[in-house]
Amino acid sequence: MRLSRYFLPVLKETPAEAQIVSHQLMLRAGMIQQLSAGIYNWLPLGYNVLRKVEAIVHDEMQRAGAIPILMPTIQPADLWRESGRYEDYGKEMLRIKDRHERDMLYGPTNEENVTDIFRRHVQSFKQLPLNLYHIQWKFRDEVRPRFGVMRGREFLMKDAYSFDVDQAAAEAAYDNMFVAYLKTFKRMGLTAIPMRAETGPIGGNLSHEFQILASTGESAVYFDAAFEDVDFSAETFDVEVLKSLYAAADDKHDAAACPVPPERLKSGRGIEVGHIFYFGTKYAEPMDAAVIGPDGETRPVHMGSYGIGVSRLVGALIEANHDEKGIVWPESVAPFRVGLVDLRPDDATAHGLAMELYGKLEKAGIETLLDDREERAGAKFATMELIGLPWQVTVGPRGAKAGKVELKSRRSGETVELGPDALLQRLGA
Ligand code: P5A
Repeated sequence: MRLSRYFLPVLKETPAEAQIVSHQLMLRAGMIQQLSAGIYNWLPLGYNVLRKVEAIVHDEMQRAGAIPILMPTIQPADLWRESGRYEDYGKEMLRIKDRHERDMLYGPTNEENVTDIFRRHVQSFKQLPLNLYHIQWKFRDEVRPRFGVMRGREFLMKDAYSFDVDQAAAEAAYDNMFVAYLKTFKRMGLTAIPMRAETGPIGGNLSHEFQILASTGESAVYFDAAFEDVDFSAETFDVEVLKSLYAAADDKHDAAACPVPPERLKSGRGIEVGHIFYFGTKYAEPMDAAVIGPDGETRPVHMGSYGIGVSRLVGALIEANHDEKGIVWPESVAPFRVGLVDLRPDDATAHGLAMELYGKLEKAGIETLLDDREERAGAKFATMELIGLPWQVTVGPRGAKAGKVELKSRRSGETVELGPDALLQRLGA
């Protein structure tokens, strides 16, 4: 992509309304723009990262055996009357009337919707286990939308729903998602600690939230120091061991009843990027979602639901990856892998070399943002630092004449001078 033809409305000043660094940087880097409280436009750079995060979530869900579908954002209130949640959900639910005066709502979650799909098509235990998921916009009329995309009113969620014949099978499905979550966050370079959690309006009594430690996190979290010895980069995880370690956010933590001795209890703040639930037959019973078991008896299906805050993750990733100059993207979610600075588009040699490299990188499938604008060098470097692409390549007149370009790692700050062929090799082109 050529920056001169891209849409990257960076801001020079830090907007006063943004309190936390990820929100400030998302606005400054031209990733998002607020349309209304807690409702955002995703501009090209932000949308690019959102799609990268989404792609990792899709991939890990499907590796774990979940099947993608797409349910709508707007749902009929009658479905929620069946489960009893239409009245329970309160003011967080955005209620709408259609032209026929029928009660509709903008979905805050899809348990009822997916249970309805299930009951119309599944009758036998032989069709189980089943896990259906989608990535879809949700609306929750939060009392205090804040911190940009971290607590929005409209936000993108991945929600998966498991269906099993009994509690034991449903708990195995829960553990399977538990591991898929650790892998998903690991691929984004994040360590999320699983913590026992309250179930709130979703229901049930088995639930874990996945919290990323960050000083700007919304909840205070407490956890066993043993978590610091867990190898989150492992290929496999022992879910029983992880579940047995104490970890809880403030709403569930009780200092008096905490089993961890004070010297081993760590505390900090966390960003909840995922939340999983096993709620048994809470929806299946009132909504008549039943299957015939191996014994010929009909029984309500056991369900769980599994959420990931896809849009919140973009903010959380920046909280975990930034410095005083801007964002430092992990390679797996970077909007472009390489930022190529054509320092002097008016210098034939330098410009020619920059264009040649750009062509070769693109051809090799390496996403590259070429800064071909007529701008001061300082402004170009500042933009590159701000948007945080993992690799910066600078092509200037002096180097170009000697057949050299500069490669810089955004994360380490290390720079090397290389010839064009060595550079392409280093970048895997
Ligand atoms: C699980 C999937 C549920 O809604 N039903 C379907 C269950 N869980 S949850 O914990 O309420 O939400 C799941 C994840 O969505 C993110 N999230 C938000 N992100 C941005 N702004 C919000 N207002 C918001 N509310 C929830 C969180 O990451 C949460 O873990």
